[in-house]
Amino acid sequence: MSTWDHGRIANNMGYRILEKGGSALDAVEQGVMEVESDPEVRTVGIGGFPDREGVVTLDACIMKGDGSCGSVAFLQDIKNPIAVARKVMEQTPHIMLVGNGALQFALDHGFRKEKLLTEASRKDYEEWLEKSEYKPVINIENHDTISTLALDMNGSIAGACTTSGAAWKMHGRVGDSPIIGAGLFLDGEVGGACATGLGEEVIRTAGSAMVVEMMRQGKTPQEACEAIVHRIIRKGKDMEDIQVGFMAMDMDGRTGAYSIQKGFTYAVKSQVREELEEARYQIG
Ligand code: SD4
Repeated sequence: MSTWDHGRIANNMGYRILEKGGSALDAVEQGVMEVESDPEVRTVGIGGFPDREGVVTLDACIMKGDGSCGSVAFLQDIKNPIAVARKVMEQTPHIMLVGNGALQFALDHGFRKEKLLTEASRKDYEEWLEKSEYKPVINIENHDTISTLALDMNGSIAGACTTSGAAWKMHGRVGDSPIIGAGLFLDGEVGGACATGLGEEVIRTAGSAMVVEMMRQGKTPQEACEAIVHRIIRKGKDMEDIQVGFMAMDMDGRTGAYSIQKGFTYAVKSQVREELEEARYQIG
């Protein structure tokens, strides 16, 4: 399962891998890479909205049910941060690399530097500069992180999360998406969860880790997603203008999703189901 309408692109690629007996890890990585590489998707990978200085900076993380994980944040000039995150997981003793260190690591591992600010993103940035107001438009400028959760034929689960982050963020700002436990969390005893929307609210509540923990305590994926969104609303201020959504899957493949605002969609694909669904929501 994958977040938002472009989740179908990730699912199609990931499912091709799963049906041949491939791993959940390969499925989520290859799935989200399709979206990262698409310049038309304006909040992930190449073509993403830049920050206030006009720089595209990318955040991504990847995790397996056994607790292995890797992450990159504030990465520039590399189109597929998820693949770098996987290399951090597999080839370093660390979990997270950021900024220049992450870039250097990527270059050392054969990734190519590319210009991520497309003509369309540059134009939007120049328009934004006229007013320079930091008020991301709900479901437009603060969404579209792609997160994918997959279960493979061996019963292993994996997840990936990748984004250019909130549009017009401060230079150096890192959101929830590369933070294990916030934007993404999995535990092979329970299942996985991921988040989309305003990352600050997700970090504050350790969102995805909480969803998995609530599933461990007996909630269904749907109930757990609802509970964390209700908690964010209860603790937050001015939720009218904020979108946060969660998506979760347990080890039986049961799914759930919930968001603060109307408009959060997610795509599901399995042997018996292929759907784009609108998540239930609190305000709308
Ligand atoms: C962030 N969660 O950086 C991301 C934004 C996003 O779908 O695009 N969410 O806060």
